Amino acid sequence: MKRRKFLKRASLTGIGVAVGSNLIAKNSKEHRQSERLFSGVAKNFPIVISTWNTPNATLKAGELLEEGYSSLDAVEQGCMIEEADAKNQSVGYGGRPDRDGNVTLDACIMDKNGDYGAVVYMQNIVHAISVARKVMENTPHVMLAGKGAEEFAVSSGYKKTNLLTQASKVAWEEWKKSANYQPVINIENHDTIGMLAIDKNGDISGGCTTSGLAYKMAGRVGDSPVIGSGLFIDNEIGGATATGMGEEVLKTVGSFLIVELMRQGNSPQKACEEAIRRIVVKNSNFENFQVGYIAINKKGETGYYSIHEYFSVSIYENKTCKNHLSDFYNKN
Ligand code: SD4
Repeated sequence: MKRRKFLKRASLTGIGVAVGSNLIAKNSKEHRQSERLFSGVAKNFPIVISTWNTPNATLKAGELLEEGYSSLDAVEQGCMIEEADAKNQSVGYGGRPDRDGNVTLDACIMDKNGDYGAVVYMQNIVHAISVARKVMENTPHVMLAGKGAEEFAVSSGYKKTNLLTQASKVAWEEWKKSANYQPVINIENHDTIGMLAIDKNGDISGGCTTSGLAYKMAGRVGDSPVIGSGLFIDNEIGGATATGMGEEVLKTVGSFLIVELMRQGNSPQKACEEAIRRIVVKNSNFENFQVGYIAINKKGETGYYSIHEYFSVSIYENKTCKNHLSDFYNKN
């Protein structure tokens, strides 16, 4: 049975897998193995790590860094590639709508100074990540929502665009036939882009941009634009960002947790694994949703981990960009 079908069936029949101490003990051995794999030597900068198979965005960021652009410019412009790509139905233009058919965007950006800007529940503007940067740089605030965010974007020179493409509309109409108004979490592939970059100066920035959970309730905001949950950067330590079921990331303040775990001496890999563990131990329901984390530390070491298989990351280093499948918690 295909995994997605199984998961769907499991959720429909209410089957949950309890997280017993045996499972945790079994996985902690694997955790130690992957810990050894990932604790490495300091890397050459620049370096970029992004969620999912996002070669165009990651390469764009890497190339800008090679040219001497800041990590802030690189993550903004890298994320913009996904926002403009109608084929990516989890981000920006062509994103899947909420259950009423409205595409609403969440995004944030954070820089080496610990400055942060975000937009939440913004409609009709493609480049939410850039608007988030403008919030950070041109307003006394850190987060703008809904109509206010949209009006700020328009007054900053962004043009209004209908974000609902024909493909996303057709998929939404299909979903409505049997949806029962439940949001859909796609375990295998999300494509929300979270990106972390270190520039030639060794400075770290991050960005995260999404259209959120497909067919969510109107007004729903996920983790992606929320500082400490969907993204956190501390230029002395490193950065982390998330993809997947935002509610679970929000409840555990995942990205901040990862950065703090790195501050305590854990590798990015170990920190991502612990943040995932914090989610699954509280959720016997974890079979039914996916969360993936990526992290980078000041030395350029990277880590990534997810609850289920099929999570992957794109890494740009040494002038090449590669996609890597992530290790994951649920081996059953
Ligand atoms: C959210 N974390 O809105 C986002 C969804 C996501 O790929 O990552 N999708 O909950």
